[in-house]
Amino acid sequence: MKKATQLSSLSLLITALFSQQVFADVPLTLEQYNQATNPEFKRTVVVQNLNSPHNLVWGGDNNLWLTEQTSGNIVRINPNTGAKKTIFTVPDMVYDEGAQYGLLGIALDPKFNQANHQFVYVSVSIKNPNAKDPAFPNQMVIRRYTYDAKKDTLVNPVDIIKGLPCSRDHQSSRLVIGPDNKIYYTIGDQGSNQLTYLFKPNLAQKTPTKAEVSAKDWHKYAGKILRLNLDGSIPSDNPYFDGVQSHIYTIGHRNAQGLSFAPNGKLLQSEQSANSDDEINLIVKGGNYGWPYVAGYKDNNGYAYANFSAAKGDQSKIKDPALNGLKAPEGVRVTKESEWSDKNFIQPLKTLFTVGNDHNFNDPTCGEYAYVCWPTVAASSAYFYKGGKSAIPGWENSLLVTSLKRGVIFRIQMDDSISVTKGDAIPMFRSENRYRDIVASPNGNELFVITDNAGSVQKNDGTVTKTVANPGALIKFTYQPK
Ligand SMILES: [Ca+2]
Ligand SMILES: [Ca+2]
Repeated sequence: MKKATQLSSLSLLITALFSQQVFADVPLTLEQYNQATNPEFKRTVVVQNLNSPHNLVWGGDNNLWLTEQTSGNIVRINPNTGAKKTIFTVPDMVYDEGAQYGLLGIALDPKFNQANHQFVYVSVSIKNPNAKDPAFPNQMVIRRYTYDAKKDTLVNPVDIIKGLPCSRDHQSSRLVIGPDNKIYYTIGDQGSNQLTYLFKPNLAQKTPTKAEVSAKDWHKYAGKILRLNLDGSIPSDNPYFDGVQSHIYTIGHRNAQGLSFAPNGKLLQSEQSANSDDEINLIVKGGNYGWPYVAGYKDNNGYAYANFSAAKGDQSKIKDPALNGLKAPEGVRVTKESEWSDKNFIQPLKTLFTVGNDHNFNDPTCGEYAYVCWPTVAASSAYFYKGGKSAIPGWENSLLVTSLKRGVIFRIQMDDSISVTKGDAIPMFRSENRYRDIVASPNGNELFVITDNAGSVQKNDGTVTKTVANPGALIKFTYQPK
């Protein structure tokens, strides 16, 4: 009897310690954001009036390359002079006002400067002639172009994979090439089970059958991270889900816009969650990251899964009053996080941020833009800082995460093995901008950041502005302590 009591006190202690770690990620105060001024960095606006710059990479040619979401332009910028050239415009891209598709991801071949390696990979939305549902007339493709140095443009398009899900919401579409020379690609849950797509089933936990893989029916790739060979085929060492091998590497994602490899091969990711709990994840082959059953930690806090696609009754009369399952109308089944389990479930390393069920999601400070005040940051990218000859002191093993609505970039310190985060996320470079993506120079002392042209961002007094300070800009932060 005594032994049993000791055991249960031990398990209580472990639970308490674990909970302590879990609840360290409390929302930052406005004062903490406003203190993120960083005078040790010189700030330069390198380029202005880009057209919805979306993803930014440092090419093997020592130029910055970026995609413009709404114009379909692939733009190259000399980081020293700011000289800008539109290298190519994707001719068949489709974009519609307010949609999250367009020209999104970009990755250059890791050996871009060598012969026969001048490849540029992009993810882009185009029309889908085989569309079955008129509400979803487009498809995402991953396309490989070849850079023609003589003509200084891109030629020879090859769609290495076609027919990927494409919706107006939660597209994600981050594209990186790993140290194993495979493409890693994030696909959001397409905004299913919320807003416009409230009654569309969320597929983040569904994986294709063998017959669907044979038929190249990729509709269940929504809410996943894919891993592909450079020619678009399925790598022979990809994981199996329910006995079926496909391009799927991990499942259970909502809107993972950030994905970055650390030099030791660890893969880190940022993911936008619902009303709370944006996530920083360590991505592991075959992992299940929980969505839509779990947001952030499995703690029954601030979120439950209300499945509207299975709602009983007249759908036209059913409204979602909360967007986080904490309040659900009659006829809508709600599953608590603790009611769901999966042996491959992986909790986030960190959340931005976790709150209790009593949190006020209608903070009057943000007025009609209440969602800006929610305890999320709208994580738009994750970039592992690799240091360099002029590395910023103390920044080794840092993950940089841009925020669309807090006007900051978060620096998250990690341990040497890149498996654990250390301390709280540190907000930096406060401004009234929606930071979209970030990359460092190889020397390590310059950070290049792109910003949205428009949208809502929180001001220093906590209210919301629709006027951004530097629309469509490339901003350089140079480390130069006084
Ligand atoms: Ca998760
Ligand atoms: Ca949770």
